[in-house]
Amino acid sequence: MSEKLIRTTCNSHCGGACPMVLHVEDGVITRIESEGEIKSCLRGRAYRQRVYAPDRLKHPLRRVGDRGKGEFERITWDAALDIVASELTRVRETYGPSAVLYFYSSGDIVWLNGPGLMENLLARTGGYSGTWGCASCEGAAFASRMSYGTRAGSNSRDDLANSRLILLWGWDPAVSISYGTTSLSLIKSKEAGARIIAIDPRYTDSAAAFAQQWIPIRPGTDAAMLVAMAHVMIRGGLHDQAYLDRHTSGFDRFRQYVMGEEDGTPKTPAWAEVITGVPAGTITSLAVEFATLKPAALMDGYAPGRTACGEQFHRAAIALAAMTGNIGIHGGQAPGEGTLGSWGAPLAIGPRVYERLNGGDNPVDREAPHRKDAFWYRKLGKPVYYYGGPSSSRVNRHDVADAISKGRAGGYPADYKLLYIVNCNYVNQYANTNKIIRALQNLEFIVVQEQFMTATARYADIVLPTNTFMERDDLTLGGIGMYYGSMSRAIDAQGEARSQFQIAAALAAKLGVPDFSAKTEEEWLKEVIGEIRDAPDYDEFRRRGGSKAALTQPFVCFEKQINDPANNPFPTPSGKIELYSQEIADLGDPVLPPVPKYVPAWEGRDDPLFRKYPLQLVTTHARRRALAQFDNIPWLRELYPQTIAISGLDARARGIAHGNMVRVYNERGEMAIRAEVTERIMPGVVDIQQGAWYSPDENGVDTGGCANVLTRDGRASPAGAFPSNTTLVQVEKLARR
Ligand SMILES: Nc1nc2c(c(=O)[nH]1)N[C@H]1C(S)=C(S)[C@@H](COP(=O)(O)OP(=O)(O)OC[C@H]3O[C@@H](n4cnc5c(=O)[nH]c(N)nc54)[C@H](O)[C@@H]3O)O[C@H]1N2
Ligand SMILES: Nc1nc2c(c(=O)[nH]1)N[C@H]1C(S)=C(S)[C@@H](COP(=O)(O)OP(=O)(O)OC[C@H]3O[C@@H](n4cnc5c(=O)[nH]c(N)nc54)[C@H](O)[C@@H]3O)O[C@H]1N2
Ligand SMILES: [Mo]
Repeated sequence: MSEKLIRTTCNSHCGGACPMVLHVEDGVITRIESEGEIKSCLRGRAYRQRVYAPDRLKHPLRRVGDRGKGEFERITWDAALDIVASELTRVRETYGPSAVLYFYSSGDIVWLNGPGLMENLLARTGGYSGTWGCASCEGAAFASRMSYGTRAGSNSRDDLANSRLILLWGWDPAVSISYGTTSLSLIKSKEAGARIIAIDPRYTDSAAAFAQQWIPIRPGTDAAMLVAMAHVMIRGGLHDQAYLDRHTSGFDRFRQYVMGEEDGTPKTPAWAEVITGVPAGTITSLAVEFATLKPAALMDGYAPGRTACGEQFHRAAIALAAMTGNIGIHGGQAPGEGTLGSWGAPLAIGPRVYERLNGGDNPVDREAPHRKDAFWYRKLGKPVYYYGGPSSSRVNRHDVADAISKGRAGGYPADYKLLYIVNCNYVNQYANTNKIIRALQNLEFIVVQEQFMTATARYADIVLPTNTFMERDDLTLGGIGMYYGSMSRAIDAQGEARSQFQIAAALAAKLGVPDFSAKTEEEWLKEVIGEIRDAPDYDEFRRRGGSKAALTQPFVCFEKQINDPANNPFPTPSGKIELYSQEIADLGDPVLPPVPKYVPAWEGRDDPLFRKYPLQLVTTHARRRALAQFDNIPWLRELYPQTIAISGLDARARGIAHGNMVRVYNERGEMAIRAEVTERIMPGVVDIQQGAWYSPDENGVDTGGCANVLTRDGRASPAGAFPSNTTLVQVEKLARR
């Protein structure tokens, strides 16, 4: 018996990029281990059950029963790709290329075998309608782009050791990982004496492990608390005026709003207490601490931005970090998209492989004007068609079901007939699952590339099986751009599963594109890995499982812009951090103000619906899943049951005891789920962790715990944010058990 050890990197959708060692005996993975300071989490350790899951899709499938019934027959790759190619051609010839809608998400975080390959192919074979709006962080992305002119933002996590104060604002990295070394860094900061405070409707595992104080706050009201903290600082003269003068523009306009000069309402802590539920005294003390304990890192999670008008949360966080002089320094942090992202990181390499392939210029994108709010892209000076570009031919991902149902008659850019889904569990993961299911029945053809028979794959006409990262080669970025992880093929693909690259190339041949790629998978990886700073040669990189940046001290984002602003302007119209944005003002949208403001929105406590549905639902990311992935893995299911977390106060008022089955509902859907009665969530708020697999009973009541049967679609936030944490529900005890 021969045992091989293969160093690889888990590159799952959590973004952890944790190194792992695979033990392979006679072509079978027998054990998964961790080595080094970043330890694999429970999902990584359970990946063996995922690769070898009995429900892995191993062969191409064709639907035989009614759409959505889940009845399929096995067919050959050749037959499946013939059908896909001929449907693409038929739909384009009959309705034009815009009738082909391409919808992808992430799945894994990779340089090669990602969904961009198929997007490139669709662009080269006549075009397609794309989507825009990142489900994770469009609010944060907007805030960063408009304030800094770039998506960059994060200091390296080890720099948290230099912080005296860390605010975990709607951020639970003990669960969400947020790049492998985050928890380790937070523990080190705590040991070094940092004060750590969690601002979150839930007493999270991160609050429990790292924080000295928990401040519960009502979902969707964070901007009100932040502007009230600005009020405390301005009134007390605690803000850093010299920093603001040197590095920001428009502070005075923000000050006018905060102090009430603009609208007659001073944004005092007492004003914010009514909105947020946070006592005025707590807001005042936090403001004083933030202004005086320097350096301080305001770590703004993406979740508070995934609310109606959530872009204001991130804009306000940026304003506060600037008022305290914490951007561009050791121990500080530039809030926004960068907090959880790796843009602008020291190790950043060139484009991913799909951007290196020939001709990804999509005619449907090119021929439509830019969306009027897509100003950021103009600065790039080149067309950006991948991953949610600026073309008005694109539909916001949040609105796709509505767009499929209504098409041009409903004001959408096209009438959609064919849906091509790659690395995305659309039915499960996007808002208003029941509406998505109805919308899918309007389509002529649906193709899904999947590893498992997800709720989405069930609606496909053709399912193409994809392999996992243990069955192919690739690379990923880790530690907010501090290292690269290598993925090496450890075993043969299960059944006939193929990599995204193999599928794209084979479909290309059917569509008359013989030269889909000038290089093989390995040649591409050699090219990309060859560009990584401080990396060893290709074979050594693979043998070691990746490479790290040889940095002598923690990385500080925007250090140059702050130390030498004259020579390093921010790429904004003013060259500074824009607290007031003329470009936003020019849009004239009252719910998208040019300075950060608290904008009360739909489905909050002021909405008349609140009387009927008096609980605010948050839908957090689960420890035992990455999005909806891993939900079917037995080891992980055993660890945590899917529940709704509800406070003792709200449970008692409804006669609900811990473990009871309850009914959760609103106008969009209904689910039966077990109650977890806990003091770790504030009264008035309930949590259903997103990602559980939708499984409706005969009455359409979900029994799987899929949060999106309750969330609202059809109205993205004004700058495109995905408001999945803005949902009102009612909960009642279910008679049956
Ligand atoms: N284990 C695991 N890790 C993951 C993922 C996963 O599914 N599982 N998903 C990955 C992905 S794709 C992403 S985008 C990131 C997401 O990472 P996040 O967006 O940070 O994750 P969430 O769990 O949604 O929310 C974090 C915290 O915000 C709180 N919260 C929700 N709404 C509000 C609000 O309005 N205000 C405040 N102050 N707090 C609020 C929640 O209670 C929760 O504790 O995580 C990544 N990591
Ligand atoms: N209510 C609510 N809904 C949410 C959120 C929320 O907070 N609340 N979060 C949103 C966020 S942040 C995100 S990012 C979206 C994500 O939504 P999705 O990206 O749609 O969720 P995943 O479960 O990651 O789906 C990826 C799918 O790709 C398949 N797949 C196919 N090929 C591959 C492959 O090569 N590798 C891998 N790993 N998978 C492959 C996987 O099996 C999986 O089913 O969900 C959003 N939905
Ligand atoms: Mo995400």
